[in-house]
Amino acid sequence: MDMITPEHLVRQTDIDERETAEWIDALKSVLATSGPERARFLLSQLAAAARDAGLKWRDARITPYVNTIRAKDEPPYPGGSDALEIEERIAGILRWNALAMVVRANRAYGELGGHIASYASAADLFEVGFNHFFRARSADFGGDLVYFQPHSAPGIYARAFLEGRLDEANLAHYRQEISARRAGTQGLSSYPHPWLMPDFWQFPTGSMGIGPISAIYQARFMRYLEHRGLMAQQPRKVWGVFGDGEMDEPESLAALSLASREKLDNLVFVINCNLQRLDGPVRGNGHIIDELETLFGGAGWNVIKLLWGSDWDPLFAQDAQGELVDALNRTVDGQLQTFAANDGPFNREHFFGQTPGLQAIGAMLTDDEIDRLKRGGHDLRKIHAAYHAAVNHRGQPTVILAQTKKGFGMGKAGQGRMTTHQQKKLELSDLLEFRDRFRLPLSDEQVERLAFYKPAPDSKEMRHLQARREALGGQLPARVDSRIALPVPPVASYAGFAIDADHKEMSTTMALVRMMGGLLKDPGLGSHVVPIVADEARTFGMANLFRQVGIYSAQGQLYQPEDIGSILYYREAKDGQILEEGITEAGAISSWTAAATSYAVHGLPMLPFYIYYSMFGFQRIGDLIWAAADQRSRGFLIGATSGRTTLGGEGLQHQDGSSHLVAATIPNCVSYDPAYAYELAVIVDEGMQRMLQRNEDVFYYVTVTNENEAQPSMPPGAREGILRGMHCVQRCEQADVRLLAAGPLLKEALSAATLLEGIFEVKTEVWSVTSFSELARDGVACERARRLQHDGDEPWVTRQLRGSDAPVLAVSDYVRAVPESIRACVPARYVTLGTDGFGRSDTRASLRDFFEVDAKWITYAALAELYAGRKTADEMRDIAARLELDLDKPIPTSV
Ligand SMILES: Cc1ncc(C[n+]2csc(CCOP(=O)(O)OP(=O)(O)O)c2C)c(N)n1
Repeated sequence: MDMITPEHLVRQTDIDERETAEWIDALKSVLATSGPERARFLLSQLAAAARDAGLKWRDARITPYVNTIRAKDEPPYPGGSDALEIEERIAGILRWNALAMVVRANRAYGELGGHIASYASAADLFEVGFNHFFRARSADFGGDLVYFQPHSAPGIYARAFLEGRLDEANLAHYRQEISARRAGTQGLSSYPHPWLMPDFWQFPTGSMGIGPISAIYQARFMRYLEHRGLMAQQPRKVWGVFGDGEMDEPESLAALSLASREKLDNLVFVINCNLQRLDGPVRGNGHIIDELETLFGGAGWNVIKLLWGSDWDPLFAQDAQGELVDALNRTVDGQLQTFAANDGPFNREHFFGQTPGLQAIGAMLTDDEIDRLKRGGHDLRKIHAAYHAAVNHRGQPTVILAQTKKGFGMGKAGQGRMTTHQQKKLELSDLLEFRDRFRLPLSDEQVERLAFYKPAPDSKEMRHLQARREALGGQLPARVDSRIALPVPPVASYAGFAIDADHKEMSTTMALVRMMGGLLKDPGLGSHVVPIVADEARTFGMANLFRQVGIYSAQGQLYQPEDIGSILYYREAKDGQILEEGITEAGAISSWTAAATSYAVHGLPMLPFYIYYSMFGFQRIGDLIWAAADQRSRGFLIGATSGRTTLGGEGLQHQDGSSHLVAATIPNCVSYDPAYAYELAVIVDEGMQRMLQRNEDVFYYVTVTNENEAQPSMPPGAREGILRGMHCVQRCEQADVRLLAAGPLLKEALSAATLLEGIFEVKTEVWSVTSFSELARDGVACERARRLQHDGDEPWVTRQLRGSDAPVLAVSDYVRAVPESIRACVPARYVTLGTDGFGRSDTRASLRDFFEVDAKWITYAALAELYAGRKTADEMRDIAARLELDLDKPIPTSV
């Protein structure tokens, strides 16, 4: 075999063994007489001397392929003398029930899917957590938070079954959530989904990479709440159990340095290194564990390698020449997988057979013992030692790199096999072997029909399992919606300036920031507001908040800021309120989600506003927003510098013309594209009422722009229309044409109305559309009610536009699909204009001409509709010439 081993781990020829021994003896003697501190000091002095001498030596990040914690440093296993044995039996039962759940579902319906092999590898890692570490939330303790590896969900259900939280009917409806309802029971979702199982799951992790980054920002958000005095300081932990393949996702590693920079010792990652992903080995030709050791260690984490079980200890003890460690260093993951998939004789020949020294070590074991040699992640005692070290480590987050076997115990057909990830069927012989391996008291017949197994209530297993959970404060995972209402201040107190704007010039961004400033000062709500930015606070005119509420920093401010003399100086503080995340939209949205779900996760409602470049929201981090929706987030996402033609200058990658299209696809996302500051005030007020007062599981997406405008005061009676999605801003009896315009293009529509009336004598009515998506949703709901119940109102759009045949023309600074979404509800001829195509850098005026959405193009489009069949092409060309429009310009989507 051609192995790849880090250079420093390759055994080199020792040209002077006596000298080497002297150095090592000297170190040992310092350790024995003066202790580890002194030994560390001396080593760092040596390293400095080597550097000075130009040796270019530096400590390698990769340690040998053995456990970090030495056998003699392992603490005793807690829980009583037979705890280990009982817990092993429990893990076996859980493995069986999880397997039975998946195989049964797929016997009945081959299309349902599910996974066996992942939990089979992770079961022991979970069990030590459940029996000894994961503490539940109770009256006086906030509880630990656990992010579960998603495709291990069957194992978590299996445990909830033994604990009495789920019954057989639930298990029988794994991945059959809809049919379960019909059968009068609750089904089990494929992966952790709080939206689908709101009393059970807390964190959605099904999309790889989202769990790790969310867990890090959750741990950081807990510190934020503590430092701001909003939450009691308690030794709570955030645990994240993730796959080694999952670590390839950019999000998985994106926030590692934040975790160490902020010294998040409330965070423990357990990476289930079964060395396989879906298609094959994670790093066939290397060691994923070593790679992760370098990455996490380099990022400043405390790294614990948990590679080999207790039965390896005597083998290492015999390895005086280091041949065994050498062989392990050299054996790449693809080969380790092959060893996992094969039996004792194969491993004796191909692993222990490599050298005479190894043969001698192998000779200490029977073939069966070799076959059963455990990897560290399957040895409860070793796992406990690692977790114990992790929770007691201070000043750094910890990662435990736990080596396991994928499909552990699944026999020849499953364990370590290339195809094991998707295996959902097992032959009877494999099932029987599984039963025997885990010593399950099941008859052949029970095995064949995949009977779920639950020991008697007074059995040792059940008593132990219940007692351990009681000692750890109760059951977990559990999501609790505390339904605490926060006081919402009257809109006049923070947005009076917007309601009675009286044509003052401002952009909607300025209005939003001013409203936030007001909310932050509110005595009841203020401390719950969480402003979040990803290095764009100045762009959005938020610098005044730096001074007002400070930027959160766990260390306070260790420097004198350059602008200390200014009234808006850059103030960092331990109790700062703004989360300034730097250039990471993924990080900022993770913070937002932590704040937006704090009402359920911590029983402490918060009100986050994450303000960002709208293009870098749904487009860049849409999946994280989708997960936030699953998690029942409540808060405001503010898409600033929005609108394809309204953000002048910035060009193709910055100008957003699609976020409203995506927002509309998220059922609990309420989105608005307001034109006026007063509309924004009404939307923010209603959003707070719904989320904070009425405890509705919705969140708001609101776009604001940086275009200054003379802001009118709010006309009486406008509130309902604003919230439903449209209200009339320029009424015209007997109008010839009706213009619907959204957000920044309302101004263009109003100018178009002036042109139409002034030059072409066309009577024009103008509506502000605050939300095409809310109008469309209402339309769909009304249409369905009429179809199914033969009852119900007309959609709001229809009611507003009824009673006239005058054509309706809609214009949006987003793609046409946005205004198109209400077509079915418009009771007249309907034409839409939008901004399909790539943006580019130029002035707003040029962009709106380019996309054919400015006042002149709206005018022309309205006339074309009105004059259809009545004017010749030449006459229309004359009109275009009057408007100075180029009818021969290329279509914007082609250039
Ligand atoms: C973003 C994303 N991409 C792809 C998948 C599909 N998927 C689910 S599990 C899996 C393999 C996971 O491998 P690993 O993280 O090593 O976990 P293991 O099952 O081996 O424990 C893949 C590709 C997903 N769930 N999410």
